[in-house]
Amino acid sequence: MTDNRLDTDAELVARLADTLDEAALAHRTVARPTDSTDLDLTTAYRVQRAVIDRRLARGEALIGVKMGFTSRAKMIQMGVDDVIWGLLTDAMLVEEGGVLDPGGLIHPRIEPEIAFLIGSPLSGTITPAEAVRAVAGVAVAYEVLDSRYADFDFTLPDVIADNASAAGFGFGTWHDPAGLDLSNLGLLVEIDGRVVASGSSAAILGNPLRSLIAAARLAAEAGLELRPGWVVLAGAATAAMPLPKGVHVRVSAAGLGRAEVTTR
Ligand code: OOG
Ligand code: MG
Repeated sequence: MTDNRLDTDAELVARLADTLDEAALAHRTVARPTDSTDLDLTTAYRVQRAVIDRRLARGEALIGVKMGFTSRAKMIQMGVDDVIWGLLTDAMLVEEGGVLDPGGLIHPRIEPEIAFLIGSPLSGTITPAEAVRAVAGVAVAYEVLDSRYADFDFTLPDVIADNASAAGFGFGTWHDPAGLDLSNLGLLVEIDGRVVASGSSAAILGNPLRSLIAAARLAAEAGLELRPGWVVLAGAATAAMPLPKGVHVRVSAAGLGRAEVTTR
């Protein structure tokens, strides 16, 4: 019985991972897993990991994690109410000032983030002081989202399985976190010079450092550690904006400068 059950679970995880991976490669939406299965959060994270394993098998490397729904603005926009995470690979990284081709995406959105550069390994329950000590740099960043579900319409297990809608990200210059108060930095998103979203880093769990602490906890639960050189995206401070073709996007944060990307 138990063995059969494990086999069935493993098959389900592999099948869902294949479907989501192929959808991302083909820039096509797929049905939500919860429309046809009782996907619990643990199994959803196993699907996420299996999706990433398929990318790693194609030569991509794990370079960090992204936190999701760490702000009320995002929870309300997406209709969910729990903090989640996704995994970032080097293929998702857009070089600073670089060009992104949205043609490879289904319905991209962009959102402002605070990024941490990990300086020493982090995993498990940590204090704010330990979190600060482990950070080698902090930067303003943006995340490009692309749900593999129509209209970004999903439940929590669906979006976890879909690697938290991760598609791309970029960041500006790293700053020394020592002496920087991250608790209330103004954040702006401009598209072709027009402000399309504004917010504060306070929206991210009151202080983005709390998101890093949550990332360390989730890492331990996943049997991972946040490694030196990894990037942690703390989560968007505002709702995400549609990302059109042929525009210039600038995300800026008081004291952290800016991160910029142009779409083809
Ligand atoms: C899920 C990803 C959420 C954030 O910063 O809150 C996220 C989505 O909105 O599709 O990345
Ligand atoms: Mg995000």
